[in-house]
Amino acid sequence: MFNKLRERIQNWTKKITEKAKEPEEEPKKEIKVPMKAILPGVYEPDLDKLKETVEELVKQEKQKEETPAPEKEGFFKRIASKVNKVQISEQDFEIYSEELEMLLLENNVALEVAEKMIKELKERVIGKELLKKEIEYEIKDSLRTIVEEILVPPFDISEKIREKISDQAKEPYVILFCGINGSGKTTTIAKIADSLVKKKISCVIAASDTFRAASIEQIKEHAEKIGVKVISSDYGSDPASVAFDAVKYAKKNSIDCVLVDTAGRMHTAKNLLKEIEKIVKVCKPDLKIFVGESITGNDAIEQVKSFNWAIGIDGIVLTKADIDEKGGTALSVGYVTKKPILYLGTGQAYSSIEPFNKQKFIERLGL
Ligand SMILES: Nc1nc2c(ncn2[C@@H]2O[C@H](COP(=O)(O)OP(=O)(O)OP(=O)(O)O)[C@@H](O)[C@H]2O)c(=O)[nH]1
Ligand SMILES: [Mg+2]
Repeated sequence: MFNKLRERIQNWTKKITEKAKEPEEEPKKEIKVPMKAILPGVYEPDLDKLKETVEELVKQEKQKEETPAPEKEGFFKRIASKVNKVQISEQDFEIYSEELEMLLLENNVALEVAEKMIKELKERVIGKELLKKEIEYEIKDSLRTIVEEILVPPFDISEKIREKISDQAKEPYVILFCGINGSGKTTTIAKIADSLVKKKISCVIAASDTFRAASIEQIKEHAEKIGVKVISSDYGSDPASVAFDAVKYAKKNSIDCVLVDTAGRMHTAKNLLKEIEKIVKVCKPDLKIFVGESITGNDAIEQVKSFNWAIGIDGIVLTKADIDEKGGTALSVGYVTKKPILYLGTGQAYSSIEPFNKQKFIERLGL
């Protein structure tokens, strides 16, 4: 993940500190006494004049040494060379920020988010007086803080479910999953159902994808392996009423959690976003999860924005993190939604799902 970030920061630090090297000591200037002082006449040196001239020259040299050298512009300004302090200048930050921007883009961070990160980094480091040995730490620390602020801490779904079902109302906890086609919604539902069942939380699945061929069979196959019930209807039937029936079933049978599978839909398809709005209205989910692929990069933020705008999502699952080692999509979708990444899907097995760990993620970025 971002495996070049650490390397690049070290590289920039090296460049900055190299530029900040003390200038080589200038050779001591010899004080040249003009010939006219030695030879006022052709034969006899005027000793008084000679003494006076030498004293004047020594005075001038001393004054020069005491006057501070003009500040040099560069990636840094030398501000107190004796204590090796540097100040990163705006002009040269631009050069290095281009490199950082490229690195973020290469690692799937969306352009909009990469630009915001660079702007924040700039505000944090420019003009700060730093010891040379502090530069690397300062850049890393600033980036780490920026990433920490972007990522909202995740919560534990099973705790949320337990909180709700411990209530007198005995209402089931309803989770709706949405996202574009093939992002991994159904597989994620199976993984989450499996982990909830193992934690003794009972589940029922609503097969509300009544659109894609074989979707109902697909979810039924998973449910059978996990040992949970599926509420389904015919292909082409109203997905909202399937979700409604599943909630009704859960209430009647004291099931703790309803997991609603929905058909994949493009974030640009307004009529399909309207349809998911209807499902939400009918089954009133406690949690709306956007399921996106880690590998999507720039496009993920357009997707998540559309779903968030249509139904207001509460959390995110990023699948296929086993294929993508970069990590930038998490930053992008986290940034634009200000919602937590709850899980990373890391493979096809039911156990291939990891609660998102913010600190681990930051460490893996090399910060
Ligand atoms: N490697 C890997 N593959 C995954 C992961 N999650 C899902 N998949 C695979 O991605 C493909 C699509 O997964 P589905 O769960 O059917 O996706 P979906 O969003 O329900 O798809 P639609 O219902 O058609 O919109 C399947 O082949 C899954 O096995 C993951 O975390 N890692
Ligand atoms: Mg599906």
